[in-house]
Amino acid sequence: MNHPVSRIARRLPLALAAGFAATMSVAVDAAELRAWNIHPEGYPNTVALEMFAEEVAEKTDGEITVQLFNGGVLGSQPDAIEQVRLGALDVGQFNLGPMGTSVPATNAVSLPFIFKSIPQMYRAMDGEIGDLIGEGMAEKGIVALAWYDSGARSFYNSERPINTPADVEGLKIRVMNNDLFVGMIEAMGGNATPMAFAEVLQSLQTGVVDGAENNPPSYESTSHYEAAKYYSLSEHLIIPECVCMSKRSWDALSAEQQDIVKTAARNSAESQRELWSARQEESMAKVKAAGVEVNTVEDKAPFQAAMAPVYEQFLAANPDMVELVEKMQAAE
Ligand code: BDP
Repeated sequence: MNHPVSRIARRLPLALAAGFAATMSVAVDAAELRAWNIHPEGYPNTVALEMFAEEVAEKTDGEITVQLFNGGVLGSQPDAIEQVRLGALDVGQFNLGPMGTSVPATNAVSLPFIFKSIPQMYRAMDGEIGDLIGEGMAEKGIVALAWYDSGARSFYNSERPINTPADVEGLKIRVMNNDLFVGMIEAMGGNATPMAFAEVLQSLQTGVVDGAENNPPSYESTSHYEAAKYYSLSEHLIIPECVCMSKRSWDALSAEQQDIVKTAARNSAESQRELWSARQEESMAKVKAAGVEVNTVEDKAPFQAAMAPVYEQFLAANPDMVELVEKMQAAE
């Protein structure tokens, strides 16, 4: 045969390759994992994913390689999440925000102001709360290998600084794909538009939306700061991200390979968190130098109070989440 199975299998996502090999009764001894990433080269998450890929290749002696597709070239995040669930993509570096529609457990971290600080988020995600959310993800076909930092998201727009919830009134704000974020904006009297990340810049430039919300590195790396010059540090969402693997791809690995992949992801997360803090500062300096008007929201209490209906509706619709949310609120 001039097409050895291992060579054909190499070109397929691992989950499909494993199925293929099974029908042929041949073990997959080499696989290339296709990994989705929305960020550009040089972004902390991209650099950390490169480290992940390097470690996996090195520790498996090249048996498992990771091919990174940066800049969202393989499609939008909501689509990529579905593809990872189905095993059409092996790996995804996802924000948990847009995962809520297919993995309800992740919605807990998308509640505005649920975490009090980034260190608290780390402790929660690296402990029991992260495990519980990871279990919910596994039930839906996604293995959470490690948690990445995504800082805190704040509002930016082209109209005015935001200091109180009333300042959001009447603004058209782009949000990530999740009804929770629509509710969050509506609770302040704004108009929410869920939209793919790749479309935001043009929508800001053409006035389809007045603003959006994101952490400093993404506000800067996307050039959104050039179109929306008021950046108001409301820090209303602290949503972690994951290095995620399709459960199908994961199940096709040997226990030893799984161990290598997981360890590599965790090591990359340690690096990502360091790279992240440095980049946050650089991004803030860059946008300020470009003339962005940055204001700190001094009093977050009115924003938190405005979120009461968001919590009420969410908990009424998801009684099974009450315990987890209470645990998160009580966490130190
Ligand atoms: C960035 C996240 C990325 C999201 C993006 C967004 O890292 O995963 O897609 O925000 O707003 O901070 O869509």
